[in-house]
Order: sequence, then C-alpha cells, then structure tokens
Amino acid sequence: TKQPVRVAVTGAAGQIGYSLLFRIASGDMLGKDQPVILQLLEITPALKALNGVVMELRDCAFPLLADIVTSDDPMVAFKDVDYALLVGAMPRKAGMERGDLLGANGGIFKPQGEALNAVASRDVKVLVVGNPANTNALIAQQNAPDLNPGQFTAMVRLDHNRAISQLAEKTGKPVSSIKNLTIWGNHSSTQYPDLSQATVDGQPALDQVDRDWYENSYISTVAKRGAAIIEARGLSSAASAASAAIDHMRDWALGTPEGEWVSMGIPSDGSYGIPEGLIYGFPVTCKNGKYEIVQGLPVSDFSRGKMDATAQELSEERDEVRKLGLV
Ligand code: NAX
Repeated sequence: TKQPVRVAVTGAAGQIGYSLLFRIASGDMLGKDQPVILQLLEITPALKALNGVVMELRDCAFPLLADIVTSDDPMVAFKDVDYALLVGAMPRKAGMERGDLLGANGGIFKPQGEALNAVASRDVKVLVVGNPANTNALIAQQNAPDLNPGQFTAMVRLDHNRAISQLAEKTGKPVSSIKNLTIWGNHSSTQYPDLSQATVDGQPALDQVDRDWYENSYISTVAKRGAAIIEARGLSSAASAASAAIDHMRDWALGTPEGEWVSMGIPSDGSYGIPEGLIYGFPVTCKNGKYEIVQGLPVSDFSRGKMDATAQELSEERDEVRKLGLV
C-alpha cells in the first residue's frame, strides 16, 4: 500500500470545505488507493466549527483517511504538505473597492505564501480557490521565492465545467461528448469561455450552435453563473466549486486523458501573447504530475480581443497589489 500524502485545506470550516474535505478523504482527488493526511487551516474563531467537521470526517470511517491535523497557524497546517488547496479568503463586502479587496486578501495570501515557502514539501502543488483567485495565487507565488512559480495555480475549472454543461444542454448531447473547450484568463466576468476548438461528438461545436447565441448569450451565461447561483440559492456555489477543485487537482496529479485538455489558471510563460507572470487560464494537458500549455491553437480576431481584455484586467490587479507592496 502507498504511503499517505499530506493535503492542506484552508477555510476548512467554510461552505466549500464542507463538501471538499469529504471528497478528498474518500479518494476522489488522488485515487482510491492513495491514503491522505488532512491538514486543515482556519482562523481562530472558526476552530470550534472546524472541530465539528473533523468529528463528522471521523464518523465517515473513510479507509483512506490516515490522520487529521487542525490549526490556526499556516506554519503548522502547511508542514510538509504535498498539496495545498487555498480556499479561505476575504469576501467582497458592500462598498469595497477592488484595491480594498486585494489588500484584505493580501493579508491572507502573503503570509500563506511565505509559510508554504518555509515548510511545505518542495514539490507542493498549490491551488487557489479563494477569490480573487488568480491574483491571490500571484500574491502567494511571489512570496514563495524558493518554490517554482509553476507550482502555484488558480481555479478556472468551475467555469470550465459550467461551460461544458451549458453547451451540453444547448446541443442536447451528454457532457461526456464535449471536449477541448478553454477558459482563458481571469476567474471573473471578463473570462473568455472559448468554443472555437471545442467538439461535440467529435464535430466542431460552433457548427452545431448559432454564432449569435455563442457570442451574445453563452459567454455571459457562463461568466455570470456564479451570480445566478447566489440569486437562486441565497449562497454562493459550494459543492460545484469543491467538485471543480477535485477535478483540477486530480488531473494535475494523475493526468488528463489522451487527446484532451482542461483549463487551469497558471503563470503565463508568454504563450499566446499573454504577459509573462500573470496567473491566467490556459488550455493544458497534464502528465506525470506536470502540466503543459497546449500550443499552436489558432486565435481569431474575436478570441484575441477577449483574451486581451481579461489579460488587461489581470495586469491591473497586478499593478494594484504591486502598489500595496504585496508582490
Ligand atoms: P465561506 O465563507 O463559507 O468559508 C470561508 C472560510 O475561510 C471561513 O470558514 C473562514 O473562517 C475561512 N478563512 C478566512 N480567512 C482565513 C484565513 N486567513 N486562513 C484560513 N481560513 C480562513 O466561503 P466559501 O463559500 O467556502 O468560499 C471560499 C472562497 O472560494 C471564497 O473566496 C469564494 O469567493 C471562492 N470561490 C471561488 C470559486 C472559483 O471558481 N475560483 C468559486 C466558488 C467560490 O465563490
């Protein structure tokens, strides 16, 4: 049997945590043969609630759950971790400007980056879920100079999965028939869900839907799905966000299927003209625990405009956090 790996989750007593922890512990993320030690970080006032979640985790008697550590100190929670899912973040409050939001989150992601740098496994794989996810990932990455920047990623997989599901509904085809769509850019309303390379049952997706529907309805429906969930449920996406986090980490660790790609927010290497260093959604394939950007895809003028607009937003966020001295 395999040795357990250590998985850190922050914001573990929150909504997403309540779904995510049970999926990790049951083997959905790293495989049904991979024992895990959960290392859970919360703020001090939430430790009591976290303890209740830990009681439930134990009550599931998951065969793969080797141990659970809880702490309000990132230096403890991140000690020797192989995977870190950074979910806890500061939500945008009414009247908050983007600078305020980025500053408040800098207070979380700067020390967490430093702690990962100091105590995590040298091969740690980091996924930032907490919003604004791309720029929070940038802050953590910039404060972990001893780790490879590529070890820091942000989640656009929920957008990717939403994009699959919307296309499946429109075409009346199963989600499993849909391949190779891409979420470019920021996990925000400027994201670009790109169907130009996508296929449904092996046929080009854009031959099967109306161009007007794609440009004027589909893209905004995917980008605004989070708000639609809040409107309907009274709470933000949680189980679907957790499921996307599982998908992101599973594919990164265990690989993507041959001939298919997924979307991950990763530090740009300049591919597709995206400014180097921005944490930007790209099409990637994964193999042996490494991801690679899918190269050489054609980019239409329509795509170019959308890809540049979301890059521009991320550049502005980077300028803000530079001004705040966070990166
Ligand atoms: P909750 O408010 O339910 O839970 C967040 C938890 O984080 C709380 O228990 C809080 O005590 C904890 N926390 C706050 N600061 C912390 C710190 N410094 N260290 C450790 N824990 C800390 O939010 P939830 O619904 O679980 O969402 C978590 C984050 O995910 C939010 O920022 C949310 O905006 C973001 N999302 C990102 C998505 C994505 O696709 N990238 C989609 C879903 C979600 O909206």
